[in-house]
Amino acid sequence: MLLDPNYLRDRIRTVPDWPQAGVQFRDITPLLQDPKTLRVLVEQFVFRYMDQDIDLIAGIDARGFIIGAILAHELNVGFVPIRKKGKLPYTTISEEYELEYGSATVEMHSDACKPGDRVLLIDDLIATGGTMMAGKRLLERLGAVVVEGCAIVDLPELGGSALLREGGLKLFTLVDFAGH
Ligand code: HSX
Repeated sequence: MLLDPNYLRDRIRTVPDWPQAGVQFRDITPLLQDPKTLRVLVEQFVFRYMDQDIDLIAGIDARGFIIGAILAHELNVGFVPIRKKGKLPYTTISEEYELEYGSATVEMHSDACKPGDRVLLIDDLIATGGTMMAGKRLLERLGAVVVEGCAIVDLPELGGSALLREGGLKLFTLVDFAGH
């Protein structure tokens, strides 16, 4: 049976005015909480990537860790974390990127991947695209081939997915929400 296109979208919770007034937060935790929904979610990514010769999955702090680690297990590949600044214990490389106000930094262990590794980048959501673009830059600095960036949710009106595609990153997302 084909999946109803709204199956996942209908199970994402929208929390108004969180973490600040005017923001509609798209909460993916209900997708993880229900066993059937979690299986459906993971299988969307498994079917997409099972024949793409992925060597490694890089998940972005923090919700990208959850789905990324499950997917890595399913594809029988390794998982590496891309973390917010100051969380990783070993030698790191870092990339700073702009937020609406100020900046943020993400880091990766300097031995997280090898030149030529085909890496899939994963997060829960793409908004401005800054976080995923910084992740792509980290991986490419280590010589990885970033096969694709993927996420559960895209907020296309914030322009991130368009920007990432213009920057040369192929993208795969499961649910689009217009508006923020
Ligand atoms: C949120 O911000 C999500 O979990 C992502 O990690 C990130 C997406 O924002 P953006 O960098 O695309 O604007 O915490």
